[in-house]
Amino acid sequence: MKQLISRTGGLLLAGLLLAGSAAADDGYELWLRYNPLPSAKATAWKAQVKSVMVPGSSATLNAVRKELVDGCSGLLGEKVTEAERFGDGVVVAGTPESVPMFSRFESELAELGPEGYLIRSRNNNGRTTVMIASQTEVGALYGAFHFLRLMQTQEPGELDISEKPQVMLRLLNHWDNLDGSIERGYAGKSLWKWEELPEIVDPRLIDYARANASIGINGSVLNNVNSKAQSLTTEYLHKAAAVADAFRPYGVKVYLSARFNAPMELGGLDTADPMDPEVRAWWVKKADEIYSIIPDFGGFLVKANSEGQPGPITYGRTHADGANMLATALKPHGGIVMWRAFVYDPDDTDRIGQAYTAMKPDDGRFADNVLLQVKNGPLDFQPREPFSPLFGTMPKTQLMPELQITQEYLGQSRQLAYLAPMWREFLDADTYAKGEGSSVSKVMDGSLFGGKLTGVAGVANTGSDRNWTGHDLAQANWYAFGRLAWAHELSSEQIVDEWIKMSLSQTPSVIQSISKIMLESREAVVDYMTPLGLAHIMWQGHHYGPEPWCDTLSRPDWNPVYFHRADSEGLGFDRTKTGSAAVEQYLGKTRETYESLEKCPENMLLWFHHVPWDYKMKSGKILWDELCLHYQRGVDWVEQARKQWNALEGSIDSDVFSRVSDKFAVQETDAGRWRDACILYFQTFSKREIPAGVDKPTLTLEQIKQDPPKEYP
Ligand code: BDP
Repeated sequence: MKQLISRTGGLLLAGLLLAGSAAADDGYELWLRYNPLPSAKATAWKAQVKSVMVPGSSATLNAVRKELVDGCSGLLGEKVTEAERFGDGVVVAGTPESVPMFSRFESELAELGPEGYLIRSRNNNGRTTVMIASQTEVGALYGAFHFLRLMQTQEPGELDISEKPQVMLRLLNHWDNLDGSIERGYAGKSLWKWEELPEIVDPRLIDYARANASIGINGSVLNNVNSKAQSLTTEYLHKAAAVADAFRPYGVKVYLSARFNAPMELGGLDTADPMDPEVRAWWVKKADEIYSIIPDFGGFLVKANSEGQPGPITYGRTHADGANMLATALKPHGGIVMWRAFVYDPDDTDRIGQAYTAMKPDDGRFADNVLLQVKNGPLDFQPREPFSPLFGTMPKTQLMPELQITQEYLGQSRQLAYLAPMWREFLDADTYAKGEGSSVSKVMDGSLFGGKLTGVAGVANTGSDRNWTGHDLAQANWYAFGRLAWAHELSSEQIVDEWIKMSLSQTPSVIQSISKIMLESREAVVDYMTPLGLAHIMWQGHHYGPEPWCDTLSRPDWNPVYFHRADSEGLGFDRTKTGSAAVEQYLGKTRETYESLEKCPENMLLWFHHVPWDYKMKSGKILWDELCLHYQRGVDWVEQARKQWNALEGSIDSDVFSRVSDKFAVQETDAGRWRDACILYFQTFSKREIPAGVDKPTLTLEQIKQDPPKEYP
């Protein structure tokens, strides 16, 4: 009924309807809304799903049962009961322990591992039953979520599914500060209310864990990588333990960012040197304490010697020395260390090459419970970057990609950018480490180089906003991260299709329309922010809006001018041997392609080359014209997408519709500002006319500079 309310004329009607019917859709339920399926589909599924049976009782099994009962009831539009016996139309879920007949699957389940599961249907003379089995209760929970997803994305039929995750650690990184603020958070405050913990545990934490479990995320790093030692005090460990208790039934482990000099700040030592026996002893004791308070604690994430954070380099030690010291302390308890490769020293070499220079010598030196956590690109979560050359060049190190779900550089929560296509590009990139076909995803899942541990991290976009992610459609990025972490070969199309069907609509034309908008959205952001391989020309500090002229920051490699290198000749950063030579960190054909001006993909051209303004592009146009047209194309896209979205009024929930519609209005204005600012600024170098087909800016560059974009919120 909600869907029939028109945005403009329906307020009164909405009020009347709401008085007696469902509450407004505030986005809180994410992709777990379980709205009734269209009647034909519901009828078809009813033949297979009449009741649910989840024997046994534990926090996790209770969660499985509740999910299946609530989910099936919601989708089928009628109360699905609990069955006492296995029979026609029963969906049964559990482990061989809780469901003895599942012991027949034992060898199959063993192959699927602790998180894997199988879903089987059996048809005996028209009587259908569905079995969801796993070695573990959490695996059964994953299976239950999978089954519910199937009900929303497929027609019923025979089921013979075996699933297991492709990487072991599928984690969210929360850049949450202990004061409740979130670094690069655009959806309210931190979900963890440290001041209330451990006595009061916000029930929302359970909803958070449940949402993560539904997409297979199995760990959360609770605090910012720019960490405070305070998070490792006994007081805060008890708070983290309360969070861990809330997450545990959903298979989500708790991890903490560790401040490297905690032995000094908390332990009163006068050094944090990883080779110092007292420092080592301090960490061993701290690890023992952590595990006495949180027995299944996951481990540490560490940002060291980066952007002012303390680290081992200060003491003449290596990154491996630092990581291994922590790894030694955690090892007896089964804990791990995720050591970040986001390091860049203020020297005169190209910033994007510095992580490689710093980390490569340590290849093979990291302990086996250490993962090196590497951002997807060599710079910093830009709308488009090539993959980091560390993937492919550290064969003896367990590497874990770090993706950014929160849209620091992609319009934050004010603009739509569906990120799966960006992550796909990264996962599919060929490192050529072992010849053709050595994709980043094979490095990630361990199949290329081996390794005991595998993982992937996503910097979370969640916060205390009622809809979790600020922009309703940004929920899809949280969803997509989880899905890709579980099954990295999934296509962006499939993921968005699932998400729309579960979140917004089951109507094919509506799905098609939203899916098109979302799939195109990231490329549009690239077009109006950083086309053709430009990067890091966002406004200083908050990184929202354009500031390509900025040259006043204390480090050269924080300034946009450092990255775009515009001059009277042309635009772009020469990273070939005539320039910084950073392209030489890539291997094989990738390197050959990137280093050749002719072969380099145009969408990375200015990343690797300084290109004359009148350089002939593949389109036949010169670089300057092409650049301007990309900016225009991005803005045009937003205008079109906004229209397409607004045409959905009445076909999706009215509240979701209008929230997103409002966001599109902002995106349109801000995309126009990007275009105007960048074209006017680069024009001061190119000295060329703005080509036909590009809207003339209404403001001057000076006027634009005087009016900085507003920081979130
Ligand atoms: C940059 C962010 C900064 C983070 C840093 C990091 O601007 O807030 O602390 O990355 O990843 O993108 O450590």
